[in-house]
Amino acid sequence: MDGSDKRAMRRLESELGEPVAGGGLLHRRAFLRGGVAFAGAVTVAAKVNSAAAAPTIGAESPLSMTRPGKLFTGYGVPARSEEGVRRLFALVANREGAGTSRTPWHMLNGSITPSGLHFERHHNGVPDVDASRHTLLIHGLVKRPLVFTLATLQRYPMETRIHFIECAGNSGALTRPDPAQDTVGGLHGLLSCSEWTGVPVSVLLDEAGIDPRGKWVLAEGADAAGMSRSVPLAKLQDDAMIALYQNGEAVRPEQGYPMRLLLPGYEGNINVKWLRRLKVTEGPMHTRDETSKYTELMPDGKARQFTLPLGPKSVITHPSYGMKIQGPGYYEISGIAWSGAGRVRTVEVSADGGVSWATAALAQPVISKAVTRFRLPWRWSGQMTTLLSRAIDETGDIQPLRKPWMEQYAPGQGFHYNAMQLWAVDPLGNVKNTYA
Ligand SMILES: Nc1nc2c(c(=O)[nH]1)N[C@H]1C(S)=C(S)[C@@H](COP(=O)(O)O)O[C@H]1N2
Ligand SMILES: [Mo]
Repeated sequence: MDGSDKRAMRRLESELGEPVAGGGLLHRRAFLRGGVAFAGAVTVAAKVNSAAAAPTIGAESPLSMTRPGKLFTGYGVPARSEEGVRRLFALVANREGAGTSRTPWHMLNGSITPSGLHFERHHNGVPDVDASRHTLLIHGLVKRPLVFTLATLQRYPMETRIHFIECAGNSGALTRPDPAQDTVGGLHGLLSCSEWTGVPVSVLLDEAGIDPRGKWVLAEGADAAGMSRSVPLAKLQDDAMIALYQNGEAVRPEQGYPMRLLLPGYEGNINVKWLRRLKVTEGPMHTRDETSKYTELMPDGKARQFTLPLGPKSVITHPSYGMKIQGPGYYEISGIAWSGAGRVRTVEVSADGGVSWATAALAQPVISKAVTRFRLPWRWSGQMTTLLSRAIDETGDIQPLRKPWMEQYAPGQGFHYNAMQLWAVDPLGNVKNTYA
């Protein structure tokens, strides 16, 4: 490097190293351009010094190089030291089979949820469905009622798409008066994102032939809860899928094996698992599952029904509750964003409690109704601060703050919570959930 190169490099370094917003947020490309240095890695010089007693390179070989490795396995599992990465359970007392398990997003990275960590919400356990006997019936206001087996469905043209599923009750703990001190998985883990492969519902409905009076469709599951929901016909004719595969393999029993209804962007509950029938009707059926639950009580005492699409949402996963930041210096703020209305357009991050904001980098490609990973470089000064993020989707809808979100509803209404998650960082680097 000659003198002018060095000067240009220094200029780049100081420009990219310059905060773009309060609290030490740097430009989203600062890390990529090599404008900053990390203190995380031990320098080679330091390593050589500490290993000064070792006479040869060979004596330093890792143990793994000295003997053959293990044999192959028919189905792989994560590394032994990753045993702690597990779904987080919350079971409903005295109701066997009812409850949830959550995806530990704070222990993961990227945007796809491994199938074994997909969150679960069962109303009466996981049924043991015999795939060779299971059938899907399409009936009601149709010209030809049809019955499909798994084998027949596998002969139809399929689609592969990446989509999230989020329970309507996800993040509901944040509607309580005091901020729950829990991990991202514990608070927001009723969300997962998979690659789904299956048959478009529109193809099957076309084959059955819809009676012009048909406007809604009852979807019913083959579990002991007999989960039943009314779906607008237009959604089924749009981007709905009978999902047969999840991340390349058959849908897991917990996710609805051998087939589930996938309604991208709609509240989790209506994505009926172990799907056994679709009945075309004139209007919604007002089933137990869409009247006793999954409605939103408004301040005037009325309840909203069939509010199905989920709003724009984001949460910082790193750093987050339960993590300790290791002293002042450079870090990457990283998190997940999604919207039931389509693509995430922008994610903004604040490191000064919402006074100023910087635009995060989005991991490409950004997929409609899928989880998007966002990242932003940050230089923490070691002072107390509050981190938060907000997602804006392609329709221009902006993730709200908690207060305006709460004011929309009657007290105690906890469905469809999509307000911003604030993380308070103290001078020791501890991260806590906060509302302020
Ligand atoms: N048949 C059936 N479908 C169901 C449920 C159920 O209990 N039975 N739970 C619903 C709820 S409330 C949610 S949030 C999603 C959860 O899907 P998952 O368990 O695959 O994450 O499935 C929905 N579909
Ligand atoms: Mo749910």
